[in-house]
Amino acid sequence: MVRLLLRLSGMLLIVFLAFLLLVVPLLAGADDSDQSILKTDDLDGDGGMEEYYLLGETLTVKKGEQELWETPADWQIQTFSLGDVNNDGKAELVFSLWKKGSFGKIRPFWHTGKDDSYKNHLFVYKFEEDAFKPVWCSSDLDRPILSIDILDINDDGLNELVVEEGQYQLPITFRSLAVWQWDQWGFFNMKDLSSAD
Ligand SMILES: [Ca+2]
Ligand SMILES: [Ca+2]
Ligand SMILES: [Ca+2]
Repeated sequence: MVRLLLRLSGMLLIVFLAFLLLVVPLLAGADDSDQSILKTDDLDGDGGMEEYYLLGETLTVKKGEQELWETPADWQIQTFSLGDVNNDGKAELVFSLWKKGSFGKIRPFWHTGKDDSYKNHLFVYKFEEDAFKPVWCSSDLDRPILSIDILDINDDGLNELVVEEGQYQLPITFRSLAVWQWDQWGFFNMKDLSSAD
């Protein structure tokens, strides 16, 4: 009887250990996959799809096994989207990122103060001739961008950029939607435009 109980408790222990070994990593893995975002598109128009991964705070672009591009280590990518945001017929990579300093290497000479603010930015990149190139890069945004959608929200045949904005102070208690449209040289805020009328 005692031997049977010992054997049963031993089996229970094995089942419990198997649970820990098998199920806990699965649960942890589920958390990881929630944090990674995958999108596919053919930005350079070569007929082959690229894969865009946001894992942690790094955005990686791959084509098959080949890695095409990775965002610099000192950028923390918040979110990204793919779409024709400037309505030129080709899709772009649009992303919100956190980084120190507003100007980077091209800081204007008249700006002599400290440039160490850690703020949110919106960058638009295109992919052509095997390289990712900036189309438009914002300086420090007034409010951080938490999500990005590229769609024709007013049915005029042109895409708009619909962003969810938060605030720099934590915890984030304020969120609002903003609609931006590409003009020849950059974005203008359609919401501001309508309220000025
Ligand atoms: Ca391609
Ligand atoms: Ca475009
Ligand atoms: Ca539109």
